[in-house]
Amino acid sequence: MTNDLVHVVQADLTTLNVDAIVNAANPSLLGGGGVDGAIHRRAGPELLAECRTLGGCITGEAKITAGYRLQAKYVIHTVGPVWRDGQHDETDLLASCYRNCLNLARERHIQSIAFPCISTGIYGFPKSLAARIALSSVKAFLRGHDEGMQVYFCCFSETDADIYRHLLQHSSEDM
Ligand code: AR6
Repeated sequence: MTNDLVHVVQADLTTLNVDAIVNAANPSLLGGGGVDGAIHRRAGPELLAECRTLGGCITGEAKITAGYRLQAKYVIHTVGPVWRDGQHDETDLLASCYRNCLNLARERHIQSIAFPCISTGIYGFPKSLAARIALSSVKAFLRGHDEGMQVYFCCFSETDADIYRHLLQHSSEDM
């Protein structure tokens, strides 16, 4: 029952008490605005110092660091696609962000992970489409692995949370 492992919360991602939070970063991995800025502010300068050792990250991939002053033990940094017109692999790249984050989490035996709505802020990805990709990528992963990882979709706004809640309520197990 993958639906039992998927949760929607409306919160500031940086406050969540989960094993790992996901950062919607940029290819430099050296911080920025949005949720990236909030994570670096709360985690402290040690996070930036570790990020400097990683050599950046390409779109669709993910890298992991410690969480430092965050409650979360780990931060998984991924780089979502910038939305252009939907004809530049945006959907596949967004799906691979979710998949690669979950694979890294699995390698580290992470039991709970919280995602922001990757690419839907500064990067301009349409919110409903992004939520559908997020949910279907996560469910496909959970169906293929039986560790029972708890996955949280952390929405900054109630409007975003409603999109996810609606999709979850109306999606079948095999979405
Ligand atoms: N907690 C949860 N969600 C948040 C928070 C927070 N504290 N702050 C923002 N969001 P964005 P992107 C939501 O722009 O579109 C950075 O400069 C926000 O409402 O943070 O992937 C990076 O360095 C939206 O729903 O990320 C990149 O350059 C979601 O997080 C670029 O932005 C993602 O919005 C990445 O753009």
